[in-house]
Amino acid sequence: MAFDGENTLNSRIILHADMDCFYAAVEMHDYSQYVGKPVVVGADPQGGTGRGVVSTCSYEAREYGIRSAMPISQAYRLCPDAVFLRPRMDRYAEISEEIMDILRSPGFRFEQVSIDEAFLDMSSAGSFSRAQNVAENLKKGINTRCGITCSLGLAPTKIVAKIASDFKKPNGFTIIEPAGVPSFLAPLPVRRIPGIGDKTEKELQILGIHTIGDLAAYDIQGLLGRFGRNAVILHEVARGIDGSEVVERDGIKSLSKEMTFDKDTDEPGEIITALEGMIGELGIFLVRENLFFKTVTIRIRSEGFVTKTKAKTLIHYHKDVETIRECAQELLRELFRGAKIRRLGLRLSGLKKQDARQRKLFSPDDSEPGD
Ligand code: TTP
Ligand code: MG
Repeated sequence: MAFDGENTLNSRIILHADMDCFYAAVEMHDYSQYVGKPVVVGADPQGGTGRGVVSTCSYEAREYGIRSAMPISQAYRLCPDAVFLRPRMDRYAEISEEIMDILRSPGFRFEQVSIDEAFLDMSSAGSFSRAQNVAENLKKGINTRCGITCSLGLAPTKIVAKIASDFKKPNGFTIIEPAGVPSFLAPLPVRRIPGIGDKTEKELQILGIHTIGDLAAYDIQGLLGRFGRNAVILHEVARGIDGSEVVERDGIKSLSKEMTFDKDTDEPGEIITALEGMIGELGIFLVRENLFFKTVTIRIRSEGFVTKTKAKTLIHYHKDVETIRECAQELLRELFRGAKIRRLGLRLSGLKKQDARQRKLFSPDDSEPGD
């Protein structure tokens, strides 16, 4: 007998979070004059003759039919009065890092999938209702701290969670408990299954399969001839079966922080203070994630948007802030030629994770896990 929302079926509880119109949302956060307008982030439309594509656009721009990956010239024809912006990848990466930190904060197993989406395995919350409470707080936290909205899906599998987060966008939260999975999936077009593109959709349509329910009910033998081994996966996904785990990736390649000065500056005190702030933040992150670094990079953008980068790679791995500071200050001295600085960046790369066994053997602050 089930108690009070307890997760007695022992099913997993997976959260998928995906930011709404991510690049455009960051632009609207940084430049409030764009809020409520059709905003298109992508290549330069050059009055309709530009080449390249749309990266993303605000929901207002979507009302004109503009979509990601559409030629920018077509987007321009659909809405010439839209605000057209070039992507600022550094800024999106910075906000993404903040968002991922918020999502990691409750301590559930965490997997970042792209710049704006992640899974959490919240099974240890014990019930969907408790997981829902935590997820709602994460959603609020992202909105308050980063000024953007996201859509969430909570479900017993990764794929259903991902379909659920996409179900009500923007700013939605769709919760599908185990018993509700079949009725949630059945009416959706097969296209909603991640990975099904034009080609597979057309092939399924030839077989008379339009919805996920059609796919679930279709005889697997009939699918095998057409889709080979993928048939089994497709058929299982359509029936809500998906054993794939939320996998903590050991793949953080680099950590970086960048900041723009309120006013361009050549004041050493101000520059060192800014650098010190970044060193501290990255240092904390290293300790928390048990990471060691080998390379330190400093990037400065001066007046006139000239960007200079210099890196130093050490012989051994380190994780202490003193080493970051020494390298960063040395690199800064070499790069700084008196021109006023507009933007300053610090990056740690060549990262390596210290495993649990090594953590016991070495002291946490200055040891290295081997080269
Ligand atoms: P998505 O999450 O697919 O899209 P989105 O966040 O812009 O919009 P939605 O509300 O539908 O989730 O992608 C995240 C970011 O990745 C997006 O803001 C821009 C970038 N991107 C591209 O550069 N090209 C593309 O074709 C797509 C789909 C995304
Ligand atoms: Mg998104």
